[in-house]
Amino acid sequence: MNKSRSTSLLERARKVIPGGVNSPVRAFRSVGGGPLFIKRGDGCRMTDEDGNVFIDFVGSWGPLILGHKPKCVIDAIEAVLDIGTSFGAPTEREIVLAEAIRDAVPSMEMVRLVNSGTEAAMSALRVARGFTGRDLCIKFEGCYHGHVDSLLVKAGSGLATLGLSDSAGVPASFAATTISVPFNDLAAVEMAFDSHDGQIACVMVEAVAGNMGCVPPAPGFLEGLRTLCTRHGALLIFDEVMTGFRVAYGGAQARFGVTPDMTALGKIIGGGLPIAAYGGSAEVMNHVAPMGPIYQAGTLSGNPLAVSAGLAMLSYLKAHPEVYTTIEERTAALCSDNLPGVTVNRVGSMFTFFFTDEPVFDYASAKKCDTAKFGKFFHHMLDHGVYLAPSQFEAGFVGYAHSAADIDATREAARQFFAKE
Ligand code: KE4
Repeated sequence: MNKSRSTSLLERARKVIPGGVNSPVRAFRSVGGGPLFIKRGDGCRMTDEDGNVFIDFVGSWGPLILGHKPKCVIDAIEAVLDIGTSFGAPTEREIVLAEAIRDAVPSMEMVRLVNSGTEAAMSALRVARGFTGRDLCIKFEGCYHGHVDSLLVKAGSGLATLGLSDSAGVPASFAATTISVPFNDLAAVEMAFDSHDGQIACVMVEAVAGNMGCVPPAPGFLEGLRTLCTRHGALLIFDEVMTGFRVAYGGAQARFGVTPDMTALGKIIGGGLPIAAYGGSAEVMNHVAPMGPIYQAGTLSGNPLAVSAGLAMLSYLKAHPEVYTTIEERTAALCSDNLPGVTVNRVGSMFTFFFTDEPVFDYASAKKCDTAKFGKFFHHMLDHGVYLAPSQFEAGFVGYAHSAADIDATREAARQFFAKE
């Protein structure tokens, strides 16, 4: 595969951008080789600067549930350009989007729009602390909630990809406010509550983990978190930045029937533009400025350009429930082959091929994977026109633009890898 233009662009990019990328996981560090510089996306495909075309299973890390450039989103963006891109003042569209989110996720009685999943998770954490008057947060090893200082503790995604357990630059005093326990381990959560009784503001969880690879909640895990948070007066926060409108229109809380006190959203609600949100009951959210003492702000929060894209995306998903049945069927087909030495986890249209024979149910079991073999698989698939997440510790996504033929071609490419093993 000709990568000459990507190679020269990387050399130029590295002179002005750390690692040549604006987000570490894009750097292909754990799979080897240099990242491909992308020229355009169309439907389920991306074309790189050397003209190579790939079936894309990253989908911008989740937002593109309808594929690249869905007509509904492009039309909405074009239409709003006529009135402007940002005012720094309230607009009717923001109310419509907040109402759409509330109607889809009833536990979000009130919503604040922000610009990234990191902002959403960080703000939800601050609200939990301000509302409860407590400082500590329980999170789960391998879960990632954006680059929030105190949550970069045993986090997943890019940290796991780069083999970093924590980030430099986070004061020990910040990290000390976070108690990190194994995902799916209710006993560990109960112990944390018992040893810090009255001090824990919240439990922050990816209801379906996607940042150690895709790891479903064990039966009873989410229900157990709900019970423990209620018992100890802590807020249960579902970080649904990835799962929101992905695993169901109402997110993981709808799919699993467990209601958190607060939710963070992102990715899909922006339709591919920078939008995220956090929310919860009116009782909790009315503690947020200007109504209450908990401060959070943002220059471009709720800007009409991004809000219009997000509204178009959510409106389409609400009007076309067949999107979810289709992408679920397509993902089930993609994950249906018994590949030697591979454990496949899937929830809805999120999936990960873990290179291990053993079940993957938490970060410790995920880390047993043969990441070198995953790297070889990744590049084999790239050579066969399939663009997977460049890390064993990430989820892949099937979108509505992936056809049955695209899935079949991807399965055949995977079978060829194992045939030559
Ligand atoms: P952003 O700040 O990147 O918009 O969202 C942070 C975030 C928060 N919560 C969850 C559950 C997330 O998955 C994310 C971001 N996901 C990663 C991919 N695993 C984004 C990709 C990247 O970091 O480049």
